[in-house]
Amino acid sequence: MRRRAAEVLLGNWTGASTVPSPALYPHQWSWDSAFIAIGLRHLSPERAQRELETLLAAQWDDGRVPHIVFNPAVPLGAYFPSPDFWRSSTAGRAAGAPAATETSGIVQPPVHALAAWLVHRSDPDLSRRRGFLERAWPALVAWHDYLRRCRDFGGDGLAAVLHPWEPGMDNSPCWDEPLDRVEPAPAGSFRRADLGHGDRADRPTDLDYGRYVALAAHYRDHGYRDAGTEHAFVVEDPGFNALLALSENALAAIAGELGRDAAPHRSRARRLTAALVERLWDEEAGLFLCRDVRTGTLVRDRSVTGLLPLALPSLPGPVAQALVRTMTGPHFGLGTACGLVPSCDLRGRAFDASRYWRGPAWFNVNWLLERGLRQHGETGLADALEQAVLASAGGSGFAEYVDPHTGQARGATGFSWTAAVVLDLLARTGRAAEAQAGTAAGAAAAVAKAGG
Ligand code: 2M8
Repeated sequence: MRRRAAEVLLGNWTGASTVPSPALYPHQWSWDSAFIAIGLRHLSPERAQRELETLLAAQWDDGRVPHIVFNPAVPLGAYFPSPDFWRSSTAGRAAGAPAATETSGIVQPPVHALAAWLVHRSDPDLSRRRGFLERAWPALVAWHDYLRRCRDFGGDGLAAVLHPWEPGMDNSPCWDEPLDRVEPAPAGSFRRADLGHGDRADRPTDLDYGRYVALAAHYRDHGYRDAGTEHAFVVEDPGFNALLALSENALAAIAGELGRDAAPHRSRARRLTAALVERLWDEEAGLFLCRDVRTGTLVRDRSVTGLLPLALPSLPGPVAQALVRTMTGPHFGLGTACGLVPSCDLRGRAFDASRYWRGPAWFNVNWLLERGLRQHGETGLADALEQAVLASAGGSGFAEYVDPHTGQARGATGFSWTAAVVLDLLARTGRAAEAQAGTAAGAAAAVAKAGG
């Protein structure tokens, strides 16, 4: 398993970063790279550092880390929206997009400080020699500052997302209501590249796609300005904010390593956790809900994003216990079917076992939930979830996501973050040692041969 996972990551490496999937996503994606680095550190800590460095080098002057960093060697038509759509190097100049790199103008969940800290810990000597954390520090701090300064649309300390792609769970039923306000871009005005690689029945509908395009074009046409622009889609997402809090804790750990002041980061993590509970916790639903900032109301659909705050160490005990009950109850069914937690409520109005983020189970999310369970003392459940991630990932050819009932592969196979979380789980549990003796050495040798 370790060898196969290593082959996926090595195969998807482009020389400076790793693509999520060569055909479907042939560029660098922001939160994918964070998970990829967490797995890659077990093969090559140096390459894992470079993965994050490449992403952070594309940071904008205002601190935003773009959700895609485009590879200029890839033909324009290979992915839509392509660099010419985002126009980061022209219209975005005003907002300070990087001069030498084409990027998108939206963001993705801030998992990067957590990834940087875990990468550092895999080989602290190498990290210190390369000045990895010292160099990453200003970028990571500026990234979090951007979210605090420019994205607090609700005025309650939580960061809001302005596009369904920003929280990473693109097609979640939680966006249906807020997306209703968005006039879709006309069908003939763009050409979807995803349908050439994915099954139409698994991918977002044309209507939703038209709305994604309209929102992104509107943001672009307003110079990617946050304040002073009318945004149709403004949502506080619990998973996005939980990852920000987790990353603030990681920044505190990094500050300790660098001899800087950790206190502000610890207190931001605590404040974010408190704001999550105050603003997004729903006792009756038994999980965190998304808030539509435009209407001020909570979106009633239950999504796995509402379980992600379990990863937070300082979550109040009763809230953590309620999340575990919800996760194991009829809405998410952990411990049944393929053993993974689905992306959406199994009994929800919009549940679809195949369609993008509307039901299937995703591996990066289950990796986060496994950490959350372990952290809150649910060792038995964490062990079971870990086993399910390994079995499903291996059995599905490292699929992008799987049908939560059958474990059947969906989307792309040979998917980078799926391989990465497998490597991480195998390394932590020491199962790598039980695998064939030669394979770990073989993977390390392959990395060395491929240039570090
Ligand atoms: C998916 O999102 C992209 C847009 O960013 C797409 O559908 O074209 C999501 O699963 C997202 O979370 C992920 O980062 C990206 C690349 O794996 O694919």
